Amino acid sequence: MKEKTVVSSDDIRSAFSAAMSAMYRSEVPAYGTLMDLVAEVNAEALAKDPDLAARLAETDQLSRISDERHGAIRLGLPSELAMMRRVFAVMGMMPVGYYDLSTAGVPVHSTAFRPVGAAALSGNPFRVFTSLLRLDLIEDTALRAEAERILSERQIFTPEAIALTERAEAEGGLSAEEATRFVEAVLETFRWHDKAIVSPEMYRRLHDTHRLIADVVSFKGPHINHLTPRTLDIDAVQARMPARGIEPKAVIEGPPTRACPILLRQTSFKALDEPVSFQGTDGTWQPGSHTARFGEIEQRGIALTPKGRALYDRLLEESRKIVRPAADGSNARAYEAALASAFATFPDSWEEIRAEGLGYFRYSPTELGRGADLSTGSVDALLAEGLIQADPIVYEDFLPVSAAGIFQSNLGDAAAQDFTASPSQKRFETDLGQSVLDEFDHYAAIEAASLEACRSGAAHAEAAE
Ligand code: OOG
Ligand code: NI
Repeated sequence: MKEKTVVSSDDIRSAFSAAMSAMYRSEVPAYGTLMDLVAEVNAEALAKDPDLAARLAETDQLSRISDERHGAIRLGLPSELAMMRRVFAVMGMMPVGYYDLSTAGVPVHSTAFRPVGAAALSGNPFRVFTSLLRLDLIEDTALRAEAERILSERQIFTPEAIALTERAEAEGGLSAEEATRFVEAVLETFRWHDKAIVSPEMYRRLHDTHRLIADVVSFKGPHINHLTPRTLDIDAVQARMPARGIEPKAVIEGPPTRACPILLRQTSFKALDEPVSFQGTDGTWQPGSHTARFGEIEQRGIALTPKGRALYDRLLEESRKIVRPAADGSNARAYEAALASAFATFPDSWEEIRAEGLGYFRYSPTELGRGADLSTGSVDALLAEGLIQADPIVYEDFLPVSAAGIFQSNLGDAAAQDFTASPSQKRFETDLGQSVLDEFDHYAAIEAASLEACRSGAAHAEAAE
């Protein structure tokens, strides 16, 4: 048998994220406006800071700086999640992390499908935050059964998408021609459908229970609900949104503005009210509307160690005890002030963050270190002697409190409901068909490998290439 020439999963993921971007821009014009604003702000940030431009040119493709970094979908059934895992695997996207949103009043639990490993991430970092509806949290048992029945009658994947996923699994990948067809077929799953699969009455019942349940159950597929480009200055984009006619959410989620960015900051424009129609029992289509889709931006900083993350979580909680951000933005300034003052105790220089073991770093030999023996001596000593350097490793995951804030600002205030906190990672993993990867292990491994390469001299050879 002739060996098959396969396309790399990184290339399939790149093609997929480009196709999603084009589709979403054409479906949601406000998203195109946001993309234009992001490109403008990023260009200004680069013009103002030639050092930043030079650094980015070295480590990232500068031309792709404003590209999408993530999107999000919400699934209804375990079987959908299991198949989605197989589809994402073809694109080199693995489930990393478990996020329980029930504590924040959103009846879902989630993971992020994303590339793993330095090479895949720099090839294309596109991720999909993927949530599974917690039908078990719907108290009305009759409605729960109805929702389950409706979901079990839909098929969110096309036959072509399923066949090509199976082929990729059996043959170790896809040819260029198959990859093109795969991306096209998979795109169908993420498409918007303006004709609901439920009656107006059923939509109302689902919606009254929780807006998110209506969003998941009422449609033919799990429409992509937002895409998120990277910005170099999130504060500037947030401030300029209104002038472009798009309404930002009240506050930026995550840590405050800092000299040394940590973890992830994100904000969005509020979900749009869009026309959809519902088929009544007499067969006629009736006009209505549904609010689900928005646009988001993100700015990433260093990945924190468990110690750094614990400090982050504690400071965030402290600031939220003083001011909890209101959805209408009325206390946004007070919240920002409380956040900034709480985080004043989080070290804000790379050296302190490293020395205190709060963040993960990638080590590499300096010019001077390339000719030297780095196999002995402590990391601190090698750094002090200028033989190696430490660069922050970028955080590639999500934050549950932030994700809850993003969900809520797009569901309306009334949607926040009390559910009993019930993290259920085991159940999620059973539904998924594998365990999720641990984000901390992953960063620790990248850091350890970089140090090992310095020690063994492998990094010298790499740097000399
Ligand atoms: C997902 C919200 C979470 C993020 O960036 O934290 C998210 C959703 O609304 O489905 O995307
Ligand atoms: Ni998001």
